Amino acid sequence: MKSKLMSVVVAVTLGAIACKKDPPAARPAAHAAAEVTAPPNGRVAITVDGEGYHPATIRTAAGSPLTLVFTRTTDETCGQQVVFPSKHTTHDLPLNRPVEVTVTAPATGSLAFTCAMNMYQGAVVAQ
Ligand SMILES: [Cu+2]
Repeated sequence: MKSKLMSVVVAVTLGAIACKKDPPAARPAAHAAAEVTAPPNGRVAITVDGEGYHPATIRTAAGSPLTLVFTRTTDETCGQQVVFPSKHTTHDLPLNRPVEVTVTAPATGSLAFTCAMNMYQGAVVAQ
């Protein structure tokens, strides 16, 4: 009983640390565009830092393949993994090492990706 309670406390504490997010006011002005448009079969570099994904929105032609290249640039983030909920896939993102994820843009709507705790959110949006 006691040890179960302890593990819950530890998990919650770890979660709070892992998901630490800077307030919007701290956002540097020099960040990459929040949104980009990629050609079919394009490659899009996405930086994962303490604020989330940059860019977070990638527009591309409906149904076209796209390679997302995630690079996590800080340990001050809960972005150690990127999850594609609708694909049921999770990719580890080692610090400063680009990780390629090939996706297919949906016919309509968007393909979401998130951190493991669903705090950071991005999407490939069909257009
Ligand atoms: Cu998170």
